[in-house]
Amino acid sequence: MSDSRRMLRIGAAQLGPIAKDESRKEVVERLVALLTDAASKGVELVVFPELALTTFFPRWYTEDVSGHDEYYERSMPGPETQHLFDEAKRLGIGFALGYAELTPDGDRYNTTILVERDGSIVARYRKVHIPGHSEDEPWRLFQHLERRYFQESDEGFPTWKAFGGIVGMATCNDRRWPETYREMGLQGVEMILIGYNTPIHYAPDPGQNALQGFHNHLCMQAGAYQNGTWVVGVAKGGTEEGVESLAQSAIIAPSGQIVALAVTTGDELIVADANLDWCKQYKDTLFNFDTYRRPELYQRITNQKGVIIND
Ligand code: CDT
Repeated sequence: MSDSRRMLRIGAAQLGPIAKDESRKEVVERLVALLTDAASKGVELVVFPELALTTFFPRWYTEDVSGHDEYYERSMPGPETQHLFDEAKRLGIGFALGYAELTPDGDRYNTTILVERDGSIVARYRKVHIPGHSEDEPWRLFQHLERRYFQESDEGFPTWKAFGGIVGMATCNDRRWPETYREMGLQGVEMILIGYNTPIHYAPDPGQNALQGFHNHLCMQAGAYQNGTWVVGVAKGGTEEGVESLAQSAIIAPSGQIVALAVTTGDELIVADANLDWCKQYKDTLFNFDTYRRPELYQRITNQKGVIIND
């Protein structure tokens, strides 16, 4: 009997820490090693984390961000990343890669690209929800200056037909917002690729530190289930420049169940065979949007930003 299911073998390539003085060349070699391992296991799409080419530099305050262009990529592929593209094409494997983007106009985005198995860039996503702060806050153990180093994207959450399905992307803090998933759910998304760098210590409310792992899986599992989609969550984990970050990369099925989970805090590949047709079991039943949603009653979602308490 032939198997007519749409199957995709996905790899989540978790990274351990990247030191501040680690060269791009060294990092790319680590990515290529994971890619090579993935190819040997028959993986078709490998997902790398957010800002996978550098240390998480927004933890350091700088007066003038433009003095730190070394953290950003001006082109993709660029001189140092060409090797990654070449190897991926040679191995016939696709990948998603998070990096800091500096555009010709001088705009700075926290970006992820999706590269097909022939080496072509088929999608680009720029982070929408930029967390943290923009000014130096010395009371913190370390800074989270994403709002100084990056602009908010106005491009929203597109989806693309690629890898035999409908693909969307999100980046780190985006995964905590239900709107992220629903925007893509309404486009029929079947796999959402998410890279993250999540420090365990949350300065505004350290009471949340012990819950980082729980919250990470909670939001991605809910997003998967409520939209009938695969979610691939990939960390840069471990202790990087003195800051401990969450690992626990996971591949999550449309049922909301975790089907593959990283067990280390370092470079580690986890793999799952994703049946994209599984999405229909949720999209056509309990979460049949066409039948059950009541958008006329959801006006506040797009008309209002903050909370307004009624008298
Ligand atoms: N990279 C990123 O978005 N990290 C945030 C940290 C919390 S806000 C300081 C996250 O949501 O995981």
